[in-house]
Amino acid sequence: MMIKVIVGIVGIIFIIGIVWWFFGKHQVAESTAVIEGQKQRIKINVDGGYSPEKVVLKQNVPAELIFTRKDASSCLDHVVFPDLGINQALPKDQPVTVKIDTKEAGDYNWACGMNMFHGQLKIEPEA
Ligand SMILES: [Cu+2]
Repeated sequence: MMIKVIVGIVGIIFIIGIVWWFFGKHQVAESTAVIEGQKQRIKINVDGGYSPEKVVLKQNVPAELIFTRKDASSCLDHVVFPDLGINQALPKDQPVTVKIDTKEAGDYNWACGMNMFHGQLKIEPEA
């Protein structure tokens, strides 16, 4: 009898956990590029997705996103910024610099070549 109650409670907790996982708001790893001299730069790790997944840039400062693919799967071997006309190959374990035109503030997306993994780019307007 006691065991049934415990199993029932564990089951309910488990279901709540699954529901939370699917429908809860997940924190997205967000990073702001570091400004060095006249440029802003940020490194993005490509391994089962993008880390950070969301990058914040400043408007009108030349930006470089440095992607390094650690993931062996061919899924992630291209990074595509559809709105910016960028489709860049990412050889494994080789840092690849993607230059971003920051003249226009706004939100942009990037994705793998098959549009399965996604990242977000936010260009913040000048104050
Ligand atoms: Cu893919």
